[in-house]
Amino acid sequence: MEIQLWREILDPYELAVKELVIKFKHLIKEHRDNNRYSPIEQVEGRVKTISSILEKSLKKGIPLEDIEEKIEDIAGIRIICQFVEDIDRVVELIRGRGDMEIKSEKNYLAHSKESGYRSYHVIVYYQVETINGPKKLQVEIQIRTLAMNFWAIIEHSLQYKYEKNIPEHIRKRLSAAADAVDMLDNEMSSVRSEIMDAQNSFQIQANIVADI
Ligand code: 0O2
Repeated sequence: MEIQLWREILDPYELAVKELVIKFKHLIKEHRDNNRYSPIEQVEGRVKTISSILEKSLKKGIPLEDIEEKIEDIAGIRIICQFVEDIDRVVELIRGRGDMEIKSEKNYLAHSKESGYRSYHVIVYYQVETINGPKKLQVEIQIRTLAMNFWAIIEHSLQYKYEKNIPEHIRKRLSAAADAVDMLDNEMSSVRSEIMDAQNSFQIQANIVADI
């Protein structure tokens, strides 16, 4: 496929990612402006590279004309939370929105992947306006804690380094690290209310200083 054709396909996805990052960042601001704890700590987004789309379509035997329908993560948003409990709150926020419609959900929290990967994935339909009119796209939203994100980033770079064939001894260490992440998230949950109180009073003070 010509590069110009790829651009035409991927441009609306870039717009969707930009819009959604702005919207989720604004949610953080709204919570903070109202002195409310934000279940969202950080937001990032990316559009899958052409080579990564081609690799996935080859791996899954998806014909090029079907990629927009069958590859659900061409547009990807990652929402990072402080605590495991926040993940449910973010899913509820998404469910309640009028600008996105949930297509499917994958819960890798209750059942982590074989690698040890934990995260909550939501595929949504999201509409953007293009010069050719409105276009409804699929976007994958990954929701995970800071600790889960740390693990996933390291594991992803090792997958890249070993071309998806991570040696067994490293895989075992990653699995042990995944258990440690789970334990850390549970420990942090047990002091969640204390941490939230401390952060709220810190935020109120920061707002007072900003108002002076
Ligand atoms: P990218 O863009 O490099 O992140 P499949 O790829 O077939 O396993 P599927 O059916 O497309 O999965 O959906 P799934 O399971 O929701 O996975 C999609 C994305 O979740 C992946 O995108 C990763 O970002 C993330 N992910 C899933 N499993 C793992 C894992 O074991 N480790 C890490 N670090 N991330 C994972 P891609 O396609 O890998 O591409």
